[in-house]
Amino acid sequence: LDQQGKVVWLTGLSGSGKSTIAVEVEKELLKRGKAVYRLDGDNIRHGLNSDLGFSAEDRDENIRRIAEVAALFREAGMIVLASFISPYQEMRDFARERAEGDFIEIHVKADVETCASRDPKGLYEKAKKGEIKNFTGVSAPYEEPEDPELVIDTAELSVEESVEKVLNYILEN
Ligand code: GGZ
Repeated sequence: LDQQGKVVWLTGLSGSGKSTIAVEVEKELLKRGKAVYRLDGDNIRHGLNSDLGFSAEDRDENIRRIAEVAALFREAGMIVLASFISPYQEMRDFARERAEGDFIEIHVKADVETCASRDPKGLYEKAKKGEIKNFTGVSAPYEEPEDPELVIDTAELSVEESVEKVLNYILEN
């Protein structure tokens, strides 16, 4: 491939906009002839990681396996867009290490009230009633990135503006 592989890691709360941004960034990269692959809950938690739930241990194992898969795609020269809550800094750092520096950590940032007001799947409502346990931002922790390459404030920016920022960063770095 005529490109350098890299891992673009989007971290943030459920409903922060990670997947929406990743889908649009993928389209823009494909338009520009880039080899890109998107990893998210839909293709990972239903398959490779279908044995894992949402305890702290299972989330760590979820992210560990994803970090390894992302590292393999990167090695093959692809741009990997990984969007997972990935609530623990230690595991995001692990993903960075496995990518040997070709890693862009993006904090898709929106406060929990904003995310809960979006609540496209009604998960926050269930979490607040206790029908879902260990829900990130409600009853499980989210460690904000300590030193991300990029912060995208989706409470302030439109989807288009967010996509443009991410795309520019990827193409310029
Ligand atoms: C957080 C949960 C939970 C709990 C189910 N906590 O908004 P969604 O629905 O589509 O995306 C969320 C997804 C989070 O999976 P990740 O693999 O990204 O999580 S982690 O990185 O922490 O391992 C949400 C849904 O799964 N979901 N239960 N308890 N999100």
